[in-house]
Amino acid sequence: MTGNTNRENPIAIAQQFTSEDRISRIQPFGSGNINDTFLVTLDSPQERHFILQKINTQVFRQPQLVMENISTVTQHISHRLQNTNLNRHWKVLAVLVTHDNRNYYQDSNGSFWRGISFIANSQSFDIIKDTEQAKEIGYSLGTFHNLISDLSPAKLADTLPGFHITPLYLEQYHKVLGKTNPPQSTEVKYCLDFICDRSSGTQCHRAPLSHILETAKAEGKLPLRLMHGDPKINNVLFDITTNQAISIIDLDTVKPGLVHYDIGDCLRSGCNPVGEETQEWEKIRFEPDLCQGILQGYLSVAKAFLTENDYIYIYDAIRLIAFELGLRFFTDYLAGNIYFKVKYPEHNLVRALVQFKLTESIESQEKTIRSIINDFQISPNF
Ligand code: ADP
Ligand code: GN1
Ligand code: MG
Repeated sequence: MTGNTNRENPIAIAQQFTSEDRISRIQPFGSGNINDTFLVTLDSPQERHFILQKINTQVFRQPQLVMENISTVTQHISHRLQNTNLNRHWKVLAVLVTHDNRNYYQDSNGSFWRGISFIANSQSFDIIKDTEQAKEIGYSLGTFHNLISDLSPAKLADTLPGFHITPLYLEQYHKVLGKTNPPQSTEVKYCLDFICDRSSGTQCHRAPLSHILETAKAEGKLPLRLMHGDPKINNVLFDITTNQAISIIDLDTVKPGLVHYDIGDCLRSGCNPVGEETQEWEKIRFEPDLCQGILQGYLSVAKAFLTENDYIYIYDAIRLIAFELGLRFFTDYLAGNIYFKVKYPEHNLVRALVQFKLTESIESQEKTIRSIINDFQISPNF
């Protein structure tokens, strides 16, 4: 647990979310980069669990609004599921309430905690296994988009202003860079050049990348919709018995945005077979077969609400979100690792390199990727 460890009493905190059962065990859980997640085991005849999370308020400045959004979305999905015929079991997170009926608990240090139902018999993966799993990941995002497609974006608050607005990350990067003096290592130099090459600026030679989606949004080519915000591979839960995706979790960033941020993020994460924590940079490759699998799964449920323009921007979204995440990691490295959790000081630098290598691989396969997208657009079977 981070921060004021000595004064937090996790058992007493967990007890806020359960009335009858005593807590028998609390253990750190999962490998998220933002919140502190624990698996709570209840002392009951059948081993029952729930998830306890300390919300990262350095990132989410208004945790009450985050919880309101999550409650609105999960209730909407639960309701939709009663009237929707999915061809499988689908689980939606349930927000647990405290004894005084709140959807969060604030401890005496001011930290915000929440309880969430545990999706039993499930697992998440940090690294994609194969095309079958890719189809499942795509299916899970498509199902999520489908289930929230009739919830108005106006119903949810913007809980993380600037999230996925690449030009703002670029501004932030320049601000931080202006105040720091990073070591001139090969890795740092590679990142500086990589960003420069893809930004507008005097010495930079490529067309600026960062504005593509924001410009399309401003011109009305891409509509404001609700998005998940963070559909990377380890935020999808798979049924341990059937290996099918059964839920998409980590709903902190559900808010108004573009579905392209989600499609781009899902593909940049799911098409990287060595995962985002690797240090073997020469092995990093965006895998077109996995891209085909993810899009197949996604479009099998989401085709109905995609417009012609939506297809046109999918390639740009994949390239942009990989670049953007590299930029976010590199900026955080320069800023002293204040946003993403790290295990060692260069961790965010290493992560940035992974995303930049992935961006290069995406760029070098532009034709192939565009043709996969195009085939789906014209195929009557999807
Ligand atoms: P973070 O925002 O830090 O990424 P997550 O909400 O994604 O936190 O949780 C971290 C990990 O914990 C997930 O990747 C998943 O493995 C596990 N997890 C979280 N919530 C649940 C849940 N309700 N049921 C089962 N596993 C969960
Ligand atoms: C964070 O919380 P987690 O680990 O699922 C981040 C995402 C990044 C991801 C990269 C709120 O996701 O935007 O893509 O790390 N979440 C937030 O691993 O910033
Ligand atoms: Mg997560």
